[in-house]
Amino acid sequence: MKIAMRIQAIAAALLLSATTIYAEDNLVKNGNFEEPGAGWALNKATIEEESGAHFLRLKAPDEPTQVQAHQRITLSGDAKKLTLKFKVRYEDIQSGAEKWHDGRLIVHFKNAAGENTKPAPKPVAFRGSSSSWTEKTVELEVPDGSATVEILFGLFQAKSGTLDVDDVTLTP
Ligand SMILES: [Ca+2]
Repeated sequence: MKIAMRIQAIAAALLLSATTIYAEDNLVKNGNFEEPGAGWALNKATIEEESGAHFLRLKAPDEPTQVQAHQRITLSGDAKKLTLKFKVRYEDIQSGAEKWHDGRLIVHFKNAAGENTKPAPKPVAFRGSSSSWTEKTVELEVPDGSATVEILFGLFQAKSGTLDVDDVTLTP
């Protein structure tokens, strides 16, 4: 009995420290979309709720246009690599007039003057359907001289489709 209680206490302590590390290390503000209005600039994008949990939704309107959500993060420290993780699901994304008119994740690193630093990370495209939540990991090399990083999820004049995103983390 005593041992069982002790194991429980250790498990609880481990869980607590894991949660703390997660919150401190994640450079993305409101990456889980649970704080209304925090962190993200939305352009025609919405925050939706499902079973009490919130996520980002980008939905192509009838007239092709840009639907996006982005967040600019100030880099502190001198990490040369960052790991971006997020959960994604999407439905019927059909590209528009240009082949880059689809759903995509774009990451911009910029210097203190706001100019893009190079090499720029490759965009990650989403087309077609992937109806269950899947975790994606993108390893990012931080270009020399970068002061900020901008994370942008967008549907760029796609003909149709819905792109849902949740649990975005960026860690050194
Ligand atoms: Ca969430």
